[in-house]
Amino acid sequence: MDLDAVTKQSALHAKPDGLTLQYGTAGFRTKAEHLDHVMFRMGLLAVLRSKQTKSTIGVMVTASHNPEEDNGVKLVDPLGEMLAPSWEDHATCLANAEEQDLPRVLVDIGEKAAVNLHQDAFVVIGRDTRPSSEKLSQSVIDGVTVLGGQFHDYGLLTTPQLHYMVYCRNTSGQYGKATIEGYYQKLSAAFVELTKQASCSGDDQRTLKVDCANGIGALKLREMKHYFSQGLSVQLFNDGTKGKLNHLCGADFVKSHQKPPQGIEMKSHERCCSFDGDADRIVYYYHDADGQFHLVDGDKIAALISSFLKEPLLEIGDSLSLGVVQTAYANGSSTRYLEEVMKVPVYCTKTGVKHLHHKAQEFDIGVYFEANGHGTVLFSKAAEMKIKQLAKELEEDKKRKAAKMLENVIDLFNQATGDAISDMLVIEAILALKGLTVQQWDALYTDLPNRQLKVKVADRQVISTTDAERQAVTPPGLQEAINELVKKYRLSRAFVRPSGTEDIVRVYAEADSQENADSLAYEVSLAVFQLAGGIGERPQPGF
Ligand code: NG1
Ligand code: ZN
Repeated sequence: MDLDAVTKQSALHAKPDGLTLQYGTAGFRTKAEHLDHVMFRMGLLAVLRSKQTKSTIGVMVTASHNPEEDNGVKLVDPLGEMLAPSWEDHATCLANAEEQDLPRVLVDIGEKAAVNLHQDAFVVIGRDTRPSSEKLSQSVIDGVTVLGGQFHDYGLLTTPQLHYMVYCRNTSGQYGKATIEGYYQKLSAAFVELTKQASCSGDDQRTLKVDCANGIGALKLREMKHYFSQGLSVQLFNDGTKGKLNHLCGADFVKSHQKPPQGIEMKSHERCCSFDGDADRIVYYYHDADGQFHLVDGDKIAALISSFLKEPLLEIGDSLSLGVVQTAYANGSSTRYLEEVMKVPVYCTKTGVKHLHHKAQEFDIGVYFEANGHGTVLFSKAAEMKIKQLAKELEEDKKRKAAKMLENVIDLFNQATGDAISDMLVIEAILALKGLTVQQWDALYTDLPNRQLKVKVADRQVISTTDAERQAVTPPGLQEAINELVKKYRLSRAFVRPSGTEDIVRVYAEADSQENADSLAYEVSLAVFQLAGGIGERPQPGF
């Protein structure tokens, strides 16, 4: 390592004194103007990680669903996964080192992680459409270059597309071609193949309105839609030509406000969906005949997909294990439906896709979705090989068809991470194959009314949790208070946890009516405010 060169370059990306940041649920995230040094340093770190793993590493510049003024960065590990936890600690140390300590911290990480510094390094970079992203990705490149790493800058990409590129490059092209056309072709071919078997349905059934959150999803979907236009026609809204990124639109807005985004015209029963700012989340929704809004969230996506998969799996007669992974935010009705009606095992992990992804890898087929619409389906290598073999060998027509269908599903899901575009195509294929309308899909089960709130506290780390975040361990008395409040309502549940992406505590409550879910959420917020050092205005009832 040329530490003198690092010191010199770093001075051009100097860290503001006293600023400390954490590698959170999805990397570093904060106001864009505070991130230049972090970007440069993540360029450095990506080189070390690449040398250590002898693989291509990805760096994505995005703050997903956060406001346009924010930005963020996350590293993508060799098989498209999130950065390994021990390296998250290295990332935090490196990002927070004072200027003069930077060389020492770098050497330290190199030693601790046993990095062979003579190894070559290769880093791929992607960015979202935020005004700050271009300059920040240049800072990443400066970091990569000063440590002698090679790089390829893909420019504008959705987050899942960057994961895909990393995965392709580290499997010598076996997974797909590491180009944007490679991505479009792989997914579209699987979609067209899968939907061939769908009986022809009317044009309205094949039209989907997509709210792109004024983000990167619009650009990429516009390029891609020609590849699958025979099977599906998408109409883009909030495509970034007018509105602001994630402002009053996008998957996070729709999910948390439980109302339609601005900028989309919805007629009753029309199928609509929203992406988030970097296109790794998707939620569906529609208006019924009375003009009432219905949200079809990540939990229902998991329910649709797992019930769809059960049939062909049964047909091929091979006992591949299927499991669903959720977080504490999954609606209680969805868990009950999956366990009791679908009879599939359900597991709960901590928030953040890296936890879900990890758990899902324990099954032959692991379906994982966060309620907010971030998720995918993972097929183990063994399951994939088995299915591909059966698709070739099986004599009986019906069985071979089932195996072929599963083969297409494997190709259609982005195996590296949750991907709004890939999920959208899978969902559209399933609806077409099953001849289901969005209302019929929604009717699989009825969501329990729920409410999510945020509480500001002086230090959110005073709250620690256990049992996949469903129980608060500290501060003392908080869990007892929540238990007492929950007892007051029917079919109720509530939990609190510090956010990993915002400086707030999140409160979740569900109950038998919206009114009760709202009161419970309010009362729990008040308990958090009182027992966990609330600051600013006290939580108020009513929404
Ligand atoms: P935090 O801020 O830790 O709750 C949020 C989402 C996560 C995940 C991350 C990363 C909720 C309740 N939380 O995390 O599910 O998507 O952002 O984007 O939706
Ligand atoms: Zn996102």
